[in-house]
Amino acid sequence: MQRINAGLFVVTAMTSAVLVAQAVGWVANPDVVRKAAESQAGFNYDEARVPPFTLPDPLVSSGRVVRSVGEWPSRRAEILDLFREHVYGRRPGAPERLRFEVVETHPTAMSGAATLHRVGVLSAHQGREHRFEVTLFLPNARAGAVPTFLLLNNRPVSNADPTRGERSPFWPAEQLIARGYGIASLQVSDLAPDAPDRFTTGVIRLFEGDATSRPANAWGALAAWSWGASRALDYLAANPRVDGARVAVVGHSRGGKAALWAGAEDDRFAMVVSNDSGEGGAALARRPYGETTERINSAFPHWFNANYKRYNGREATMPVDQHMLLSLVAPRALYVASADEDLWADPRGEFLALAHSSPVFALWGDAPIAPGAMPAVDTPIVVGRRGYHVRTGGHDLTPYDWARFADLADRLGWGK
Ligand code: GTR
Repeated sequence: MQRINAGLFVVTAMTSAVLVAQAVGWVANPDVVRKAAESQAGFNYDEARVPPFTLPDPLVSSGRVVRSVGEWPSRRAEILDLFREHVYGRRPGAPERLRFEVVETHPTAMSGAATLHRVGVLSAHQGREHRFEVTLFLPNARAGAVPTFLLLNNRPVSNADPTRGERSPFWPAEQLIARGYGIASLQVSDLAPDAPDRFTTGVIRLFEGDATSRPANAWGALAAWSWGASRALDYLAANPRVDGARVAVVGHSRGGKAALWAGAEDDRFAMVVSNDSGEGGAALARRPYGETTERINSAFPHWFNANYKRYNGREATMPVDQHMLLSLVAPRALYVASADEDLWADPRGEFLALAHSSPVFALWGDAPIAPGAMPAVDTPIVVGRRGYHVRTGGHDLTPYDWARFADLADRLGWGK
């Protein structure tokens, strides 16, 4: 068990020299805190009211301690199963038949800088069918198989406009292309509509038909979106111009929760990026700050499975916490991003979850990210294969965030 100090300055033995130099430390702007507390009465925004809490140890299973890379897979499988059972639900594997249908290929998109591929991903299962689309731009200036970022788009589809008539900063495709990366997008609502009364009408119906009674561990919308990420990866890996061994899955907010779950369920994703994912994403559930388990389960009952509702107000009884979800990404690359004014998502809780995934990444020799070393605003850190920043501004996915994700990829040797 790891005992976490409630205060801002946690004393730790794990501090790395590199981090100390940068560790000016983020503290929420008091005006932003006051406004959040006023507009969301009943939710805690006071660090002094965060009590000490105890996190389950990602490396300890029934009293046995994982000490080596070789011992990790069985513990990993155990943690993954706990998240399936208690949080996101059990998603199926690939459908009986999967095929890709070219909708459009445009070799001189973006004034010649990129090739556009629009592809339908068609699944057939037990006589039922489902279809969604992937939009992909690949840089013409880079030869061979290209590392690619896949966004799970939870905003209107125009944010990933294939015509580039709309150039949304949420999906700055030109910027990624200029840096030599591919950039793809899928629309999460095509997999499962984001509504409690309709979320089963997409891929869940493909597997379950019109079944009305569903088990308490049945997959919810986040798992359905993550399933779509895996099918999109099936396509990307089959495209010879995409480096299928270097695909990053990216998501913002609810899409960030789904991206983390996609990375947990499908270890073909070589990088996992969580942007402002908050509760049920990167933020520690045991830290009562901003959104709570109870609130997310009542506002968005379709995102998680039914078992998760048992933990409303009882986070301490959960067999997992979100640092263990982040641990499941090891030894692959992981980026967690927060925003300074996005207190609902609990930036410190997101950072602490990343810090407490350190013992798992240390199995591969990565230096720790110390819980007391949260960096100052706009001071990104990269430690081994993990990156983090808290950006100026509010709840959003911006060109600044994307640039930092690409920086991590560059550091890992994915660049042109
Ligand atoms: C909020 C929700 C968050 C986050 C956000 C979003 O209303 O409480 O957990 O997912 O929506 O997706 O923008």
